[in-house]
Amino acid sequence: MQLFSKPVLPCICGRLDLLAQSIFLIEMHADERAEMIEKKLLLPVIFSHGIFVSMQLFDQHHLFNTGQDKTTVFDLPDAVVRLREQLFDKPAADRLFEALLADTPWKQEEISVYNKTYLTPRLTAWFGDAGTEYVFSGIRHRPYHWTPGLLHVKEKVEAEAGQAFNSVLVNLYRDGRDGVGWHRDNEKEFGENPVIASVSFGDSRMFQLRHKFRKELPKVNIPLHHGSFLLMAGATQHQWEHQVPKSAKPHGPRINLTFRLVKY
Ligand SMILES: O=C(O)CCC(=O)C(=O)O
Ligand SMILES: [Mn+2]
Repeated sequence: MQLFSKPVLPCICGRLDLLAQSIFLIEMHADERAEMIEKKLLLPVIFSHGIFVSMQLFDQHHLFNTGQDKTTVFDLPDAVVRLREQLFDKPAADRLFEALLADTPWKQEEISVYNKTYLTPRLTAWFGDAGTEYVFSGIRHRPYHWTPGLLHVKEKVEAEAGQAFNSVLVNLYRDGRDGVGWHRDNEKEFGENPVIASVSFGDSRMFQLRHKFRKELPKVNIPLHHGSFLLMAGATQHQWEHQVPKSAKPHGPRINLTFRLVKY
């Protein structure tokens, strides 16, 4: 699909930063947008666009690695996805990474596929309020009690997401050989249109989304950096799958927390 004629393209590329920001400014309330523009967290540009343009720009990874606390609202059909690049600044993120690494009872779960047993390529732990059981890797997990580090993150995440959570799945990707394959977090214990708030600490890894049913839509790549926050809401867990692919490039450890609300 050709959206711009050739003479127009160089002008657009020259202002790719503005163009990209305008494309991501989607369903934000006008007051919220004005406030963010005033705080210089967003640039005041409006641009009418098509989904194919925005998806191409999702591959401009440097746009999500500005080192600033910027918010991006992704314009995706059947999904609500919002990225805040630096919910935690570097000193806070460094401290939380160390605390979570030390205080989490990490376990490498086994998973059975067609009568064969494999170790999941990451370490995990499930925390939450009493009664928030969750089946993952084919096993029903009772939650560990919240640690002080997790409670601190939960408070900030709830304020950012505008809703409460009662549980969190904690993942440790030890290096580039660890990852999580395509899946949806649409288990019945999360109810209809679950809101999932994801926080990342440690090395940056690529987070990918693909539409489950509209195969013509391109994959969306969102690099998740140290201290970042990603919200998935609306129909995202029903209509889209996500993954963190294994990487052939060398990677340091990364901890990811996905806060969830288990409905009893
Ligand atoms: O590590 C991530 O960014 C995603 C983790 C995830 O999708 C999950 O734990 O369900
Ligand atoms: Mn997931």
